Amino acid sequence: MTPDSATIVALATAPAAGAVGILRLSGPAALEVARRLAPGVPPSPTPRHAYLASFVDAVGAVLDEGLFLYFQAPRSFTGEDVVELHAHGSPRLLRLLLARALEDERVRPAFPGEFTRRAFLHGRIDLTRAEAVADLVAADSEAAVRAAAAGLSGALAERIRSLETPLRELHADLEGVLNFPDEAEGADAEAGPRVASLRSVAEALRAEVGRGRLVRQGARVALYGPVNAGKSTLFNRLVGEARALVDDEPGTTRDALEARVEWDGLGVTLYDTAGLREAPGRVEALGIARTRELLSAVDLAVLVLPPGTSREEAASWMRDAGATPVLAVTGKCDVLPGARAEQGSVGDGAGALPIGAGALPIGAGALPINDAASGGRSATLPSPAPPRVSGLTGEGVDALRTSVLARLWGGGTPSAVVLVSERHADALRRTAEALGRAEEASRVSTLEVLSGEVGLALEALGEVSGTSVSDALLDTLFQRFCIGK
Ligand SMILES: Nc1nc2c(ncn2[C@@H]2O[C@H](COP(=O)(O)OP(=O)(O)O)[C@@H](O)[C@H]2O)c(=O)[nH]1
Ligand SMILES: [Mg+2]
Repeated sequence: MTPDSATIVALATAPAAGAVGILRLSGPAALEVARRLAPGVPPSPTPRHAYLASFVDAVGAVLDEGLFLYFQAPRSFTGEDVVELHAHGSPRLLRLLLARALEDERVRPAFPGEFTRRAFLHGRIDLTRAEAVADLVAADSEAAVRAAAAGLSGALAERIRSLETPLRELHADLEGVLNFPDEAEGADAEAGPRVASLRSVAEALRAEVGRGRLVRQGARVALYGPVNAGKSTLFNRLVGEARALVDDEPGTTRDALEARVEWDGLGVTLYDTAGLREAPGRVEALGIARTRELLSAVDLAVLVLPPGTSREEAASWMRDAGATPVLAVTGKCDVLPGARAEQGSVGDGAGALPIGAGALPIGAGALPINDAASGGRSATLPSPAPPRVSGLTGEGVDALRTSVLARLWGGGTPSAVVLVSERHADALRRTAEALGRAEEASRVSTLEVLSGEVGLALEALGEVSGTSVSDALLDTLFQRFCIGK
C-alpha cells in the first residue's frame, strides 16, 4: 500500500481559460523536473518561498512568467517533494508545460485524487480528511462547504478516534488477559459495559448519515396535491421567479418542474408536480405516474390543499405520498374571508379557517400523516389546522420555508453536521453488529470469542479512519476525485 516511486504531474486548475493555471508535481523528481521548466530557480530553492520565474520550452525560449513554489518532503501536502508552477491560465500554454514535464521518464500523469491518496498513504491526513477534500470540491451549497471544511479540519476524524481508541484499548486488554492471564488479571472485568457503550457511540454516528446526505446532495422537496390548488403559483413564489406555467385550466403542469434553491445555506431541489386526479387525459396520466414516482423519492412532500378540503380528502391525499413525510398546507389562503387578519407563524392557523359547507378544518382532529420521526408509519397531525399560504400574495410563504427546513432538519444548523457518508454508515453498521455479538459473548461465551468480535469491530471501524483499508476500497474512493487533486 505504499505509493509507487513515480513522480506525478497534473494541472491543478480547471482546463479552461482563467487568470491563473497551476501545474503540480509530486515525487522524488519533482524539483529537478520543475527546474528544467524554470531554470532560473536556484538548485536548492527555499521551501515555501514564491520565486518569480520564466517558464521555458526545450530550446530555452520563454513561454510564460509565473511563480515557482517548492514544498520539501515531508512537509508538503502529499508528504513528498512538491512543486507548483503558477502560470497564466491559458489551457494551451498549460498543456505545453505539462507535456514538457512528462518528457522525463520518471514522470507520469496523476490519476484522479492521486495527490490526496499519497497524502493519505504518507500519513499526512486520515481517510475522513481525504474524503472531505472531495466533498469540499463537490460542495454546491454553503452548508456543504462548511460541513466539508469541518471534515477537513478533523471533525469526523475526532469522532471516529473517540470510538477507535477505547475500542483498541479494550481489544488490548482482552488479548492481554488471554495471552498473559497472570499479569493482566481482571482487565476484562468491565468488558460487557464497555462494549455496550462503544456500540451506542457507533450507532449514534451511524444515525447522522441522513443529515450527511442532505448536506452533500441537498434536500428534495416536492409540491403535490389536487389540480388547481395553487401549487405552481406557490412553486414560483418559493423559487422567486416565474418558472412554472400557471393557468386556471386544470392539468396545466404535466411534468415535474424542478428548481434548485438555497435556504439557510442548505441546498434544496424543489419540484412542482402534475396534479393527481382521477380519469385524466393520456398525457396527464403520464405526468401523474411520474408524480407518484417522484413522491416516493423525495425527502419531504408538501401537500397543497385548496381551502375547504374535507378531512377525509386530505387524509387520502396524504396516503398518496406513501412512506415520504408530508407537510400539509392550505393554499390560496387570500381567498378566505378575514385571511389577512392574522397570519402568524406556521401551525397557529387554528380557529380561523372558514371553509366550504360541510368541510372540516383540516387537521382539527386526528389525521393520519406520515412522519419522519415515526419512520414513515402513521402518526397524527397536530391539532392546529395546517399552515396557510398564498402563492399569489406571498402570505405565509416565509413561514412555510421555515417549517420545511424544520421538518427536513430538525434542530441545529446544517453547517455543524458531521458528514457521515453511506460508506461510513456501512462500516459503522458492521462495527455495531460485531459489538452486539461481543456483548452477547461477554455474557454467554468465552473470552476468545469476545475478543474476536471486538477485533472485527475494530477492523470495520478502520475502514472509516483508514487504519484498515484495502487497495480496492481506496481505488473506489479516489475515483470520485478530479485529476490534479
Ligand atoms: N386567489 C388565489 N389564487 C391563486 C393562488 N394560487 C393560484 N391561484 C390561481 O389558481 C389557479 C391555478 O393555479 P396553479 O398555480 O396553476 O395551480 P396548480 O394546478 O395547483 O399548479 C390560477 O388561476 C392561479 O392564478 C392564490 O394563492 N390565491
Ligand atoms: Mg401546476
